[in-house]
Amino acid sequence: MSEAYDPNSIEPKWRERWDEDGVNRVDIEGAENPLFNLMMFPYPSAEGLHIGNVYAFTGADVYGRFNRLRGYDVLEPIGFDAFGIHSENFALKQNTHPNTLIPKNIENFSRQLKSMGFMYDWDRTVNTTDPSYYKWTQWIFLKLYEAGLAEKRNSPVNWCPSCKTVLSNEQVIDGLCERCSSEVTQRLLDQWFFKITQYAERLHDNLDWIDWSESTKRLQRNWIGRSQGAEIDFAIKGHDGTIRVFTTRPDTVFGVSYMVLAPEHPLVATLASAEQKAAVDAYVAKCQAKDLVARRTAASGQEKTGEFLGAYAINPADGKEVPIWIADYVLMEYGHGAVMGVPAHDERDFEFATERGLEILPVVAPEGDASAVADMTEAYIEKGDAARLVNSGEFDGMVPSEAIPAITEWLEKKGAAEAKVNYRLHDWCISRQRYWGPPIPIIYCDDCGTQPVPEADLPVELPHVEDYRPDESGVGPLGRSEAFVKTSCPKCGGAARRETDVSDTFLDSAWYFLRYPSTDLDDAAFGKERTKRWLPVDMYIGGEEHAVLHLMYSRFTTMVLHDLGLLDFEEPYKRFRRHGMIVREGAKMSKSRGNIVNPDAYVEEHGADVVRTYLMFMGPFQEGGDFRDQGIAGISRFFTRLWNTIVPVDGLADGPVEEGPVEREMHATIGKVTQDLEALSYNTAIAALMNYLNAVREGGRAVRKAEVEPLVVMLAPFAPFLAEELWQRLGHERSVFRGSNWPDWDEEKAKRDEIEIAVQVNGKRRAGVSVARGASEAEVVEAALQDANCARFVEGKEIKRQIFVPDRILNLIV
Ligand code: ANZ
Ligand code: ZN
Repeated sequence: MSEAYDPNSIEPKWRERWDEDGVNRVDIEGAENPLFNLMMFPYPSAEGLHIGNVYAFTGADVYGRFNRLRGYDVLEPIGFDAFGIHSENFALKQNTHPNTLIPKNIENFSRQLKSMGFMYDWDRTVNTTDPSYYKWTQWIFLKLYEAGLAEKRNSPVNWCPSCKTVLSNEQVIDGLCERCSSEVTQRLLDQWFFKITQYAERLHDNLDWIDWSESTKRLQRNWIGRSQGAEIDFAIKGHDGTIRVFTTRPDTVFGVSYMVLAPEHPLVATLASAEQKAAVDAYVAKCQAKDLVARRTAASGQEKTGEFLGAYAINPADGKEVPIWIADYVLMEYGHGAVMGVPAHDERDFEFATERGLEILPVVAPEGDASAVADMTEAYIEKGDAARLVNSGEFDGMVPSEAIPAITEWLEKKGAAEAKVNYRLHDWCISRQRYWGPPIPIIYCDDCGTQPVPEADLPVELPHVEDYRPDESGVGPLGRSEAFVKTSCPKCGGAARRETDVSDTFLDSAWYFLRYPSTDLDDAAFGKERTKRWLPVDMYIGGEEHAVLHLMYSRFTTMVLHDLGLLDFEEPYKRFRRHGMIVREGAKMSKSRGNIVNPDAYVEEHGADVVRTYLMFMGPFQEGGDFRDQGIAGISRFFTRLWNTIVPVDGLADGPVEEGPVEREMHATIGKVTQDLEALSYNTAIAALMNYLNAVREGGRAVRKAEVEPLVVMLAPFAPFLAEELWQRLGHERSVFRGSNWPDWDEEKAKRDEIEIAVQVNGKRRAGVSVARGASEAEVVEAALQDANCARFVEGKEIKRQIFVPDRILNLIV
């Protein structure tokens, strides 16, 4: 009995050998053909590696190994995004200190990642909770602070009174706390912000040229939310101030019938009339109890509450007086927190006005349909050129696209307007009143005010605090450690206090890729020469759930460091590709369904190579696939066939690739697989390899060594252990991953060479069809039946017999 394919003996052996020989190490300082292949580093949860991680990492590893085989020096690192609220909440639940929990999780993750055979250089990992890493996270905070891009300000946040903590918008579901379902309120807290809004335009405009998955770019564009319009000033009757609004529809200014301010608008207190004051105060108080998410998402159709201020504004277009209201559908954080109410053309304004009997003045009408204007039952929003302005003085008859610039300019001349582009993006709130993060490196001195920690004093180490639970004080747990808080002022040396907030985990991951080439440097976050050699990242593969936060923050951070002269590129990732999502037997994987795939069990049963290759075969990598236990067996069979074709190698014939179909298939396969891997089209590449193996074994022919060698190399990105083993057995001493072993192909040889075959019906020649040399009987019959003349003699009859001589003749007996 010959030796069988046994992944359990092959895989541990090569894992060890690669480790010993440093096969996965790159020459960081001298690499001539550098290629930085990045994948999104995981958050090391206690549950261990999720199959979704394995899927993403395998796809990225295939790309990395493929390029390595093509001769690139591929840097493919991994790290652990181990700070943050996830870890902290889990630690709280388990009643284990994160200081004990996290290292254990990292250890378990490392073991699992190693078992998968990823091409990581384990001497170059990043752990965000390591002081040697977060020293530089703090340094980046200081760089932004010095540049005036970090600022502490009072800001409303979502607050859960029962969990006693600030919640992010994502943690508020229908106005309730995601964890305990208590009603969420608003609270004003001092928070540190990064002024990402100053970069909104660049973050938006660069999307036009960066090479990213289109869907990811679309998500970023929506998140940035660029809108073009105008700011218009409305004077206030009997009052010095003006109300500035932002509108995308200056063409509707003659249709304004009221104004609305956000309840938090600074003018509310001064403008409320004596009669309305009590009602206004009550309304403002009611709004403060509402969470921010409910307000931001107040959809049309929902009741629009509001209160009249008892004051009037003057429309700069026609001098008309309109009442001023407050309503919580207007948000203080967008535009100027004020809206000109145009109920005829804005749905929310329409609902608000209808409920209160406010005037509805149509000023844009569908062309030739005046009745739509006379009897309005809903807001008419048409902005296209099928509509014309009416009731708008000298602008009547213009289409909106002309009227928008014309009216803006006209108001500009009167000093009442300015063209303006607005962005929906908010500044990035980076402070957390929590424990598990890097302390923000700031010191407060009574005499000198806010002082940055001097660079030489970094890192500000996170002290071990036994009771790390958040509480209702709004001050983070670090505030309880007197030893931590009490310090001296770096400027005057007097008594001072440390900032007790830690920074957001998204700051840790906003720059981790810059650290990888420089993990061994402790005098710089990233070395100059190394950064030049390896960055920006050549390929970044990751999940689209990070499209807006992580990917936006890391672009912003890179732009800032670029502007400070610390980087010579402003976009961190040359290419970004999103991967798809996998489901199991058609259903979403979740803990509650109990259908999560545990990678360990599958690797133990089938080997990592089979699991990797199956994951990549399930469906198009960028779209995802369905994990089915049965499917795995198909890959195992493929590998067994391949193994049995090659082992023992003495059984292989010598000599060059046999001319004819095998040679043609070989060149065609190499061409296809090369292009497919470049495009991350992994499933089709694997299918091509399977086909090629069939072609090589066709009819039990004597397989030649030269025919299977390229197959082994092409399989190596998917099944590195198996490929390495076979490569060695084929007589190579050096690892298949050393040197450039990727096979070349000859486009000419890949071409199928065409010949003409005579087609007879009942022995009489009726047609000549052109087919590939070596075409099968079925292929020739199909071609024959497509020939009009031949078809005429066969039509309506049954083919009783067919006589076929390959490459010569086909005779159909009907
Ligand atoms: C008058 C108008 C007439 C408007 C019309 C729209 C249609 P985007 O596209 O999202 O930028 N708006 C301005 N500031 C607001 C705030 N703080 N809270 C809520 N709504 C606000 O939306 C811009 C439009 O949203 C602006 O244009 C304004 O309503 C409203 F036929 O002004 B518009
Ligand atoms: Zn001082």
